[in-house]
Amino acid sequence: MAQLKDVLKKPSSFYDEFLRKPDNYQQDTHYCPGCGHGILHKLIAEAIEDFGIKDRTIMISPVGCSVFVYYYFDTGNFQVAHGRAPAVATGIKRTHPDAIVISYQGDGDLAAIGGNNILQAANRGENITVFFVNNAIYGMTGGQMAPTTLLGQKTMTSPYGRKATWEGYPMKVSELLSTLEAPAYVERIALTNGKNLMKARKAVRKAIQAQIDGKGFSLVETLSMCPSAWRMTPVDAKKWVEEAMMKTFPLGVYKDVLDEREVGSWHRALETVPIEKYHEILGLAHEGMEVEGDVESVPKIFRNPKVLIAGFGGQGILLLGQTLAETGMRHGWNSTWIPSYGPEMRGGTANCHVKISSDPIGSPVVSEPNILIAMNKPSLERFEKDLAPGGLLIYNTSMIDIKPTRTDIEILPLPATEMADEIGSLRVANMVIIGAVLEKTKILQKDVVLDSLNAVVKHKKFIPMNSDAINKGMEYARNYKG
Ligand SMILES: Cc1ncc(C[n+]2csc(CCOP(=O)(O)OP(=O)(O)O)c2C)c(N)n1
Ligand code: SF4
Repeated sequence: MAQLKDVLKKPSSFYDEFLRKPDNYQQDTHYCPGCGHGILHKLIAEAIEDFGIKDRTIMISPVGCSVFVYYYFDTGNFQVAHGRAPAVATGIKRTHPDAIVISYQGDGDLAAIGGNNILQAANRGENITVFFVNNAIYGMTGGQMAPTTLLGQKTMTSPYGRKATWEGYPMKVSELLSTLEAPAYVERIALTNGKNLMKARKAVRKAIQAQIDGKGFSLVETLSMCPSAWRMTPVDAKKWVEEAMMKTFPLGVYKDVLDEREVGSWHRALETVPIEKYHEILGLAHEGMEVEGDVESVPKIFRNPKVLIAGFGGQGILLLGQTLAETGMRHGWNSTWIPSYGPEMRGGTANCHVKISSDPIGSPVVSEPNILIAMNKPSLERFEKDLAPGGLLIYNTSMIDIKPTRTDIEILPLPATEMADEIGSLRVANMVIIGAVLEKTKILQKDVVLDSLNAVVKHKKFIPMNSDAINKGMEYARNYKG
């Protein structure tokens, strides 16, 4: 017969000790007595243990009282910005399709600031599991009104009770999401008594199993007690869930199409599309291109270029980045480009991030570039420190009268604007820079750059001048003796 101590043991998907504060009693969570979060944690932890998925589970914790999920679950953990858990979960799941990704969110997090995030993730049918804790209030910040606050409920920000004509109606997330076609399973549960807990346990398992089976998006909404912000005893809080919350938020299954879905039908991965496919999709005529390129001739640091290009609006910064990204793609690599610019079309600040990689790219943001192109003085001052050691700095000496200070990087001072003027137009300064990048990094080929330009430049008559500028940039970089 099983010993009592075995039956009551902590699931192995919890840490043995919770080390949030070394001086705390290390078996305790930080939750208030009677809080629903701890109960739901336990149900999830037991399911993770029983399914044997601890080593491939990634918990995403929100901003809210459950921010410290990562101190409790001995799984992979991410703590993310308020409301953004479904977006982060999407990125992780798509790049690691075999991970079990669990988004854990409160009602302020999921239904207020993150309302659109959850809607879009559900509508895309991401193969993730969402545990949504509805306690009708913002717990962590001391009890403000949430989208789920009941009519008549007094909170710090609805001191006279929520009124439909003033603050709107309580948002019924399960009902709302179940009108979408993509979600596979949506159920609302409560943590109040033995019967409800058994149903909750079943729902938690079903939602995780749905993901394991690759059947798509599932969400379990949990009516949860918040005795502290409700100013109630734990016993009264349970009663209030049953007597008040359940009237507005009836328990039950709102959507369940799991049996209609094939195992693996929503198990989606980022696929590397073969170059021929790109050509087909984009209607490109560049046939017989070297897909892999001569990787060995490319200096190691530039094999996965992370480029930051910065200057002011009107310097062709964005076109420069677009051309590099398009060229990378035409070489058969993955590539991303994101612009960032001020509100002014001309004269404001502008920068863009380009990544080119043989691997799928998780985030398009370049926080530590290995190639920095600074077209004006503020850009050099702002971004020089971010360049990776050993990286390449190309700066436009025509517009920058200071010298870089780093000694652990390769530096190419280039009078791009003056050279462009000599070629015939200040606007081709960006092409001079591209030439220098090609020469220094060896990762991209000039004929492919010209093909890309054809695709991204509107006025084709400038292509010969651009080509000339690229040649001049290459020549300058080849002959430069630093
Ligand atoms: C961007 C941003 N806005 C606002 C806050 C303040 N804030 C912290 S937690 C929270 C709401 C938490 O409520 P909920 O998601 O319902 O979780 P609970 O604490 O009740 O579990 C808010 C508004 C923040 N941290 N970040
Ligand atoms: S404030 Fe509410 S939600 Fe937060 S830990 Fe306390 S009882 Fe739980």
